[in-house]
Amino acid sequence: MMRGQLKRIACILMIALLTVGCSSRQEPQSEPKLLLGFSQLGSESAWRIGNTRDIEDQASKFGIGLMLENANQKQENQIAAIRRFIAYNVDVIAFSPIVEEGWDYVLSEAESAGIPVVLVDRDVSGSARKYIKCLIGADFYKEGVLAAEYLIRKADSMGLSHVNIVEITGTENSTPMRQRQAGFMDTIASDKRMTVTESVNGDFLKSRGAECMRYLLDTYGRDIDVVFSHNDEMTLGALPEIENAGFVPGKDMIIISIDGGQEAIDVLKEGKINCVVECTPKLGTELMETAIKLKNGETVDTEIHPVEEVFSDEIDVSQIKERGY
Ligand code: GYE
Repeated sequence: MMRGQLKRIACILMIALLTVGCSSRQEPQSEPKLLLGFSQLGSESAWRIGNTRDIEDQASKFGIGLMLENANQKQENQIAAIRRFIAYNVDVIAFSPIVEEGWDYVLSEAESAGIPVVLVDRDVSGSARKYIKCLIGADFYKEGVLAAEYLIRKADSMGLSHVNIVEITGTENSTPMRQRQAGFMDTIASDKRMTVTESVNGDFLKSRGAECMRYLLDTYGRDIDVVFSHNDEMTLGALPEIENAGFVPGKDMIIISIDGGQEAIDVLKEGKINCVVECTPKLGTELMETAIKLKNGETVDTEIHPVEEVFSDEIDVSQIKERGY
């Protein structure tokens, strides 16, 4: 059977499966423009769920057939999904790599099959990078810088002479964990007031954020001046622990978070979080536009970074619009 015929059958099968699985969704009426395989890394946060929803919505808006697989936080599931996309002979593969290392083999297989690969949200490291056509995601280093710059301004305004920081980091060896940490550390390095007492790994999960915070409070108690948390989910897990230990978050401790999901913004408005650096999950439009260009053999930008802002107690928080995730 010809390659084109195989793809037609794969498209029809996939749409039939999607229609059975999600009867309430609006499916494209005609044959899709192209078939996109997307491996999402999991559902660990409001950010991630918003990102998945946006990609589904934009695929249906652009008339693109989407084969979506959720890896439930396991790299081996992502590798298996990418191999299935290759076997289906999709037009374009996209994925959000849970960690940076370990992609060389499967990406070389995609290249041998002639299928272009796009990264969404996170990066891969080293030699695997040569297989990637485009990375669509936030500038995580800048997010770390913005978090630290806020802290420096806050310390100035409060007249603090010494600042003890605890850091709750995201998934080890993931791009946002590495770069948010690097941007933050590089920016506070020259400020003699700042000390990072300890960094603990919260894996971007609410439950782990709570666990990490309990440990940090048991160990350092009232010596903690600042909690820098790599995502909203972990922050939302940490806050009740701080309150249970008898401290007022946002007053006794400066709380800095990243993402900007609705729940965290509501808590910022209550004054229990001081600063949230935005990281938008809405990457679907850029992904669909890039996939169409790749299918048509056009050149694409090698990196696309969305514009992001900072929400904090320095602005009129009542003006922050609905976040949509
Ligand atoms: O900050 C976090 C999610 O990779 C940018 O992953 C993403 C991060 C996001 O679980 O909430």
